[in-house]
Amino acid sequence: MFVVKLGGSVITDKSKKYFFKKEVMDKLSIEIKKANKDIILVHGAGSFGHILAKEYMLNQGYRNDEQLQGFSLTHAMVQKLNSLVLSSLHDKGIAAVSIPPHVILKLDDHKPSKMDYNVFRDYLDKGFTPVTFGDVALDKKLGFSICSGDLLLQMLAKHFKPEKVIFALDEDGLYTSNPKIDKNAEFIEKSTMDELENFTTNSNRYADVTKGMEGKIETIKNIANLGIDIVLLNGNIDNRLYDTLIGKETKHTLIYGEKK
Ligand code: IP8
Repeated sequence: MFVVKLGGSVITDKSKKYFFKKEVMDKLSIEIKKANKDIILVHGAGSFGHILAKEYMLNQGYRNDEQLQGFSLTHAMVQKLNSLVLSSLHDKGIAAVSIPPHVILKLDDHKPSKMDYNVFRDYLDKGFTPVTFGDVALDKKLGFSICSGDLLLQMLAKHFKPEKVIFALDEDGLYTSNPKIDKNAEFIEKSTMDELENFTTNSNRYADVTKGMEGKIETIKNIANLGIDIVLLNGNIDNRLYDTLIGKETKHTLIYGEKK
């Protein structure tokens, strides 16, 4: 079983509000169908969620009543993106079912405090593909906050112990330093978490490609600590996801889970 995250920057254009990249999503749907594996899909919010969430400062929790409208609007828009993702999956013959996180989980100061995993298990057992996504959520301490797709990924990885956690990004994977500013940057094909930490100490920053990747490192570390392998791949390029799912060699970064 795999847990796969389709990054918000792959399925939407992050610079254009509510811009869904249908062609990329359709291509990924075909690859997922072709691979024929048990998968829990998670997708990011991209330009359907982040712009509104920032506008209403939702991640800071409740401050004023105006945010209630912002919470509802943000949820409606990420749900809309989820419908577009689902339509694409359905068109390619995948029995995808939407699982909106805000109804099955509760946060407490940004951290998970309650989650109904059974709903994922039950759908998987019946042959469905559960699809969840970065969303707004109720938060015990803050009133409400944001539940990112990365947090869902960590929770699902911890509970289901998948064979691999896969990130489909708009980059090929990780480099020893930022290839956009360092011509000596080398692509990392395989790495342990310790080796990855070394790049940090050597270059005084985590191995990364862009600013966006920096936040990913924490998620990668948490998943690797569970003993689960993580793959970062380019979701825009044909068959990188398919080849990874079926275990065929392709360009991607593999981070080994820590064996204890
Ligand atoms: O795109 C963020 O989820 P992410 C969710 O996975 C919202 O970081 C509502 C902005």
